[in-house]
Amino acid sequence: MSRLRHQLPCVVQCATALDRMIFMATKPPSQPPAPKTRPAGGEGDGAVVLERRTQRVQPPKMHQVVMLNDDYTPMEFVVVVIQEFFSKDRETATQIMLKIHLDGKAVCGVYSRDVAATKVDQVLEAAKQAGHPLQCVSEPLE
Ligand code: TYC
Repeated sequence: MSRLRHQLPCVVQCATALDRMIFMATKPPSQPPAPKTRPAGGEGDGAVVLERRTQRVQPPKMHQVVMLNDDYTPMEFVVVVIQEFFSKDRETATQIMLKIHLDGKAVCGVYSRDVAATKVDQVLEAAKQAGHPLQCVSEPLE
């Protein structure tokens, strides 16, 4: 057969379907790249473990809830709101309220973004229900 092929025209010598099938059946499939490995424990048992890739998860960005001063909201209302929604004792809540009153604003607490947003909603809703213009905002920290 192979000696006969030397005498055949080029078109006939081109790979036949059978040639291609034989080629495909005998060529080993290409292998995917091997994962990096290292010896397990050095006990010489030939076992290997996949190399550990350390993935660091970033801690959530924190947000501070800042309460703002105004001329109309009663001090007592602000103290109660800070006690209620920011879990402060009366003494601490009074100090925070006075800081807002004197400085124009103060941080009432620091939380994850969603919790901070909920605190803001709670304060604004309570102020609205009571008819006070009390304002507070959430600010992302570095
Ligand atoms: N300035 C208000 C007053 O004199 C009291 C107040 C304190 C209002 C804190 C808002 O966030 C506030 N009645």
